[in-house]
Amino acid sequence: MITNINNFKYLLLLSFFFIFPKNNKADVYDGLTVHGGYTFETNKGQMVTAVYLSFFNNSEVDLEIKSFSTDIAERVEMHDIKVSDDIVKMFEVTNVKIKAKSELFLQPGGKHLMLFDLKKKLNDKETFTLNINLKNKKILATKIMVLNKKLKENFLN
Ligand SMILES: [Cu+2]
Repeated sequence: MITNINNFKYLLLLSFFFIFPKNNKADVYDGLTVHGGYTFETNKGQMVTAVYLSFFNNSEVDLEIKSFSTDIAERVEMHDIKVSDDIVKMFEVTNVKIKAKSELFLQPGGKHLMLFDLKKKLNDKETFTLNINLKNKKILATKIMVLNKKLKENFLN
């Protein structure tokens, strides 16, 4: 009887980890791998910044991202750019789909995430957590690295 109770407790503990993937820092979920997330350190008073990362959907199904969130900013949007009449314009991309067996790269000069209303200054070598909220209600958490802003020039030229 005591053994059964212990088993039950163990099962409860296990189910806790499965039900709350947010507490699990692994950045793989249901065949979706997210990695290489980075941003640059911000200047004092800077309220907006861009984040870049890569998605690999190794599963057999298309996955859809509903939204992104992080503790360090009020709002996160995915943007893409369009050049018209030599002017680069950004626009929001919603319901981001990553097809089965395909990748999505967010990089300077293309798709990116924008963090609005930053709650703190981002410093070199820090990390923060970005949550990727999938349409199937699952949440994938990934670490974003803050890089020295001197590196930025290399990326943007
Ligand atoms: Cu943007």
